[in-house]
Amino acid sequence: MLAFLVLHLLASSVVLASQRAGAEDDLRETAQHRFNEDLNRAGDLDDEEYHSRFGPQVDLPFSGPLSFAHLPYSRCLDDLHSVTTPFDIAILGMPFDTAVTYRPGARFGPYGIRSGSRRLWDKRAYSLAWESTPYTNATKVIDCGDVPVTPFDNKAAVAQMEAAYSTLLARPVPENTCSHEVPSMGRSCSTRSLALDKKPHPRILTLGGDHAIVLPILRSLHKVYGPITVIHFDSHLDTWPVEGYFGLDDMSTLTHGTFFWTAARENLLKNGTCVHAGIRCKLQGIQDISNDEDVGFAIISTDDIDDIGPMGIVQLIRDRVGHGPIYLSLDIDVIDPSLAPATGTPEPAGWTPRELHRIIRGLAGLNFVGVDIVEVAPAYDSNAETTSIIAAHIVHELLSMLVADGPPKGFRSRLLAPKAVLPHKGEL
Ligand SMILES: [Mn+2]
Repeated sequence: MLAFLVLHLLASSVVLASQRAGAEDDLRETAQHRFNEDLNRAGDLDDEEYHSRFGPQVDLPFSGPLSFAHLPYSRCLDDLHSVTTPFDIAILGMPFDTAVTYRPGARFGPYGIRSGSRRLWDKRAYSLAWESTPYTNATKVIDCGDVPVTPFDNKAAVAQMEAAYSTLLARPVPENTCSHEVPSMGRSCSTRSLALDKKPHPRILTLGGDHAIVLPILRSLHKVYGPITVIHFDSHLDTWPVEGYFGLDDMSTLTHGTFFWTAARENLLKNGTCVHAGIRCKLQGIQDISNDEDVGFAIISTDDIDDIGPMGIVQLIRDRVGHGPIYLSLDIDVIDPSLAPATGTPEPAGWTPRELHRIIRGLAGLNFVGVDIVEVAPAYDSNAETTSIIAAHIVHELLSMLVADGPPKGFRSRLLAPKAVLPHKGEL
């Protein structure tokens, strides 16, 4: 009986392997078939009334299927080895919100951020501040859709998110990405020098989801890069110990306020290099600060910006993080809730989007291996979708930051005298 089972398992694995190879061939054939079909169809289109009179069927800002900034959309987890759509940067939704302590709803975050991005598109993405666009031929950015996270079992959900992230991290970058002679921080090729296997890995911009999604992400990144330095924009610390939370099994300790503590316990963080920026939440007491330092973080408070300005914040962060692999995690509640109300645990007296944009620009050129934006819960948004729109434009800044070699000089009005001394001179 045992021998039969072994034989059966062996036979099954051979069948599975051949099915995988077959699926890969099918994908290649499908892509080629679609390409040929498009070529054949091109000749006929001019004969058709609509095309001959009005041209191609383009998606307008308010029309078409929903992807971030109308980027190419692919269910990347089904695209074996990225055969049809290789990428440098993947936008990946993690619609998970079953680890929150107050308002649920961040499972709609990926939808909300994509919806807020409808006026962004590659043909109109050049910004004055960057004097460039993140959607260039040098970097392939695609929307990889969402991980189909279960809302009923956090253990399974965490396993899904880690598996999905690891799967995409293991994908090859496009062939031309590492063919340029001059190494560039802006290209995913730069991850080669940081990875333990010395291979280039794509970078993932994750749309949360509540903040607990960062635990499976850090587990994935740790496998590829070793201990990770975290730059954490948030009004909350999220380093609280899991003691005191009640539940029947270990997964009850996964909350959106404790995941960094757990990550530190698992040695995923590079202690002494991580930094929070924008902190202003109420604490249990001074013991929260010493616990936070034990976890590996230093705090930059929301109010610090009044004393040292956005560029002072940038300098504190750059001086702290060092040269190892860096993960940037951004909770939308770092923005003031009068501007971005749609979030799970709002804290008044926060930063403006303009201040945050300038700080993000100042971080370009650091060794980023991944970024996220989390805690967007569109059900609490204004009728004007302010949070979703602010979040989408933060994503645009994050993409621009990932593909830039360093901070931009920034556009200055020609009406300003070249030698004018202004209060913000030197700021980005
Ligand atoms: Mn927060």
